Amino acid sequence: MPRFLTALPVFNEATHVDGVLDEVLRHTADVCVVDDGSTDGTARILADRIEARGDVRVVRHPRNLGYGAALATAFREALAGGWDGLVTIDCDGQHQPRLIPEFLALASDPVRGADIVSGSRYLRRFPGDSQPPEARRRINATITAEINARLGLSITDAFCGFKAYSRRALAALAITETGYAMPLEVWVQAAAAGLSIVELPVPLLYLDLSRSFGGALDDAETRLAHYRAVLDRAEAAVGWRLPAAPPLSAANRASQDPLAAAHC
Ligand SMILES: Nc1nc2c(ncn2[C@@H]2O[C@H](COP(=O)(O)OP(=O)(O)OP(=O)(O)O)[C@@H](O)[C@H]2O)c(=O)[nH]1
Ligand SMILES: [Mg+2]
Repeated sequence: MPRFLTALPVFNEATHVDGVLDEVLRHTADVCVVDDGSTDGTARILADRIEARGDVRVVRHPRNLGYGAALATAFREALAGGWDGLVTIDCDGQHQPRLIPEFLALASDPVRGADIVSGSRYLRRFPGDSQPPEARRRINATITAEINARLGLSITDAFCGFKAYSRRALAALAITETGYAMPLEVWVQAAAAGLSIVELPVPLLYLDLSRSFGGALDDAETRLAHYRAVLDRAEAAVGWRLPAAPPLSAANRASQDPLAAAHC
């Protein structure tokens, strides 16, 4: 059975971190927490846990670098540690650790498996599913449809952070997006590298509607424009073009990214 590391990107999750880790450790023993410069006491909780139980490994960013940066660190940890693959799961209670064995089984299945097993909250309904905030659902649907059209994929959820990556996928991906748009760069690079992709249905949970992206990304239209600019940049970076599409030059697109300057 291939050996997978499970990594959790964590930023200010003092209320969730211990409970989520307890649940994760019921399904896998190999856990790495990427503490993305938390300032709410999460670091203390993790340090106490290591001292008391030593049941997880923690890699800490000296300051907050962003969701994408936290996952890029997890990718590096998995490759450097010689793991056969990586499962990523959020630490805010929106993802169910009880599904980790399903991700591992599918990711390791020589027939049905794939380089990227991606959770989808829009493949089927689960009892107790939340109603997603309208703007989130709309932007997810819009960007997912555009990704399928641009990359020739057929995914149903472009943003779910619950995923399993094969070692081949980790080696092929070169993440530069430090923020929430990182999953979009993954799709472009995965398509360019010819990585296989399969989706796994996961429940759709919104527990805390007061959580926000922060800053300009809270504006739906700004967020949409930013995501499109990230897709353009990522496509230009790999020289991606569907046979029909004309080549894209990075220069004449970057200016359209409302967040080009700020890390987000
Ligand atoms: N917000 C935020 N989360 C981060 C960051 N770095 C790591 N994370 C972690 O990344 C995971 C996903 O972040 P969320 O803010 O939950 O992103 P999301 O699920 O798309 O957004 P919500 O639906 O609002 O929860 C969580 O485990 C966070 O703790 C960061 O810079 N900002
Ligand atoms: Mg979340």
